[in-house]
Amino acid sequence: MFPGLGVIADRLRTAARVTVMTGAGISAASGVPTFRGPGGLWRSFRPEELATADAFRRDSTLVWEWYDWRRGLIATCLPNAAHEVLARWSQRDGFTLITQNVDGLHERAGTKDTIRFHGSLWRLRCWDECGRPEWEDRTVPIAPLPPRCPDCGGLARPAVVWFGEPIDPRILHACDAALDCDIFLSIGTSSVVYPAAGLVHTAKRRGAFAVEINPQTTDVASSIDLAIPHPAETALPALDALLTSAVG
Ligand code: BJW
Ligand code: ZN
Repeated sequence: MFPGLGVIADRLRTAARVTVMTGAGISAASGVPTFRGPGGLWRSFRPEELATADAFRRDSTLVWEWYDWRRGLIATCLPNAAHEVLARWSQRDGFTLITQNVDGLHERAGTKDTIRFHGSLWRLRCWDECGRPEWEDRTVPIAPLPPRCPDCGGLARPAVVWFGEPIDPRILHACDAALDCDIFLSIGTSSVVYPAAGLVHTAKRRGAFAVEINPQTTDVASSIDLAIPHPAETALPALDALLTSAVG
């Protein structure tokens, strides 16, 4: 057992409200590249050239080629043991999962009511905002590129949040309610992208026991209650086993 897990298990056992925030690291063991760090997407691509509205305005085909490549790669990936533990926990009353990930692996693991902070790779919306609500499209590969809005024929864009774009106010509202919790687990995120990175601090300020699970030390580690320096796919099953053995 990893040191510290017993403390978290005790907290989880008695908590009425549990909130978990995940980032790209939780999907690393599934084969989905993270953004920063070794092998991260930002090592090979410049975010300002691909993950901004300006980039899309400049060259929508280039941006779509990048998203189409990522969709193709993620379509071959499966949820890992960490996604599966959280999917089981999501059946519990008072549990909320917020993810920054756009890969859809939490949903594929069967998680109930995932809050998608940065949207989804598998959803599209009209670039011209013609009024059509965003729609699901799981086609891999998309052809022809760039895809078009079925209603107005204008360009479609990935329904993700790019740099400089606001988070949907309904998502922020749902997250705000979930920050009144007894324990907040921040898992697999570098905690550098705001406003997502601020959630753990708000939860802690409001009284939550704040935990980070990440093999690397991040900037939040010094201001939380407990950091577990291990990969999510081993730490979460170990934690789940502690909880299960106490019940059984
Ligand atoms: C493991 C592991 C294993 C590895 N187990 N762990 C101050 C305050 C507020 C905003 C700003 C601010 N300063 C700057 C801003 C603006 C900007 C921002 O935060 N920039 C920073 C980079 C400085 N923020 C924004 O622009 C946001 N919008 C906004 O602020 O709007 C304001 C506004 C208001 C009103 C009108 C208009 C605007 C939007 C941010 C959108 C982020 N979008 C992306 C792309 C999504 C689409 C796509 O995928 O293409 O979201 S960027 C990318 O980063 C993606 C991720 O969700 C996000 C976070 O990354 P994450 O998940 O943390 O991944 P990594 O790779 O960074 O970290 C992985 C971690 O896992 C590492 O720590 C590893 O160690 C760990 N790990 N293996 C556990 N096995
Ligand atoms: Zn349209």
